[in-house]
Amino acid sequence: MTEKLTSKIAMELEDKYGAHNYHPLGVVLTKGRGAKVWDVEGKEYFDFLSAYSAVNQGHCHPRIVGAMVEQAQTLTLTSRAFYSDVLGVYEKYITNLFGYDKVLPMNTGAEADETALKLCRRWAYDVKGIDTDQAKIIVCANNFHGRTISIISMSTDPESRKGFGPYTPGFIIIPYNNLDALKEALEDTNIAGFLVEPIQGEAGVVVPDDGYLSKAYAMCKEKNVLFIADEVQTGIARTGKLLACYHEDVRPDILILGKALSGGVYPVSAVLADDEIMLTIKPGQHGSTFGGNPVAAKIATAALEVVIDETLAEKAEAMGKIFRDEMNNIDSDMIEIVRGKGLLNAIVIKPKNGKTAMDVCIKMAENGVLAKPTHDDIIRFAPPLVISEEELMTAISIIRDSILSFG
Ligand code: IF1
Repeated sequence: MTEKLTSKIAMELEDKYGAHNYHPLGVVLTKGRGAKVWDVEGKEYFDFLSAYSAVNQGHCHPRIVGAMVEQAQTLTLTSRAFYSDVLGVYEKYITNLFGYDKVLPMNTGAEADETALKLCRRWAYDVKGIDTDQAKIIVCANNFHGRTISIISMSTDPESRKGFGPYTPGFIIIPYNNLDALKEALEDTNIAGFLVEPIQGEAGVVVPDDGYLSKAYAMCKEKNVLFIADEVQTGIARTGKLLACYHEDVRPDILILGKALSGGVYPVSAVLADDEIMLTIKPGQHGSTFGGNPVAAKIATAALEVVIDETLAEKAEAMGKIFRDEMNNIDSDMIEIVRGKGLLNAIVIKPKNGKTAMDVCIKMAENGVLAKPTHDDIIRFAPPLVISEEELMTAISIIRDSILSFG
């Protein structure tokens, strides 16, 4: 009889046989449904990380899982050497939903960001007319776009980039939320694109000033530079609109989606653009074995339909307001700042008696809310958008009691 898998055994197995590229909180999850997850000892938690905004539709959403199971029992993978009866239908759906001529389907967010970088460079050479190998792309300090060599080449986080050189050239780094810096960088005639997160997630849910995105977009258009929005974390209703760019009526030239595009059920990402950009990549110049596979296509269709049919953007907007108001009413000098949009929020924690953001997260986990600090002093709070108001209020009281337990 195999030994019952306790949390202790599960953690030991990962430690012994798994790469040490993570340092997880000491919680071993075995089940998820809606806004809740359960550990192997049966303890229930509200999930306030949502797999970094991949589970916006709630854990194991029946409609999305159902779509996966049905397709998985029919045809899982054809490769793109052949057509399938599913991909074109999905491509029509997602391009109509977001208003673009075409979509390039990939799997992970990083792959989608890499795809966007390649599209931007090809457009620079074939359409804008920048000299070969001279194209530059502006990015922001404290960005997070994934973990590949080219993506960490544009990172300013030493942990992400140190020890992985030599780095891919062609990136200009400017401060986030700084239009003067963007204006100056755009004077370079070899600039092809500006890649930006509408809200910087990993940096600690850094929300730019109102107008930043729309003014940045206008400045890019003036210089015939592509505005590329990485909505992998902020997209799919997370910030209270279907896309975070919609808060400022910005339509990115290249839109990058991932994470909740599949409801956390399967790796699905996508890059959307109009023909002038998308058709610069010709057959055989880009792709991926699983990109656009029938299962991914059915899952993404169901995941997007759930967002629309369950009005998750409106729900995120309403629940987010309640969350920030309640957090701002907690009488604790540990809470420095509360910030965010929709249900992508963060609290900056001021250490107290040696207790830090991580201690708060450990206390919250004991009390039934799962969250994790990003950097030392910031706790990100991002529950599934399907969380009910009653569940939210219960979780808020757990968060409040946990913070106040430090005096
Ligand atoms: C991990 C961070 C968040 C992203 C944006 C692209 C990607 C991500 C804006 C790449 C991925 C994930 C990666 C994940 C943890 C999480 C994360 F802490 F790493 F930085 F969310 F903030 N653009 N973010 O946020 O997408 O290739 O991962 O599918 O553990 O590395 P991916």
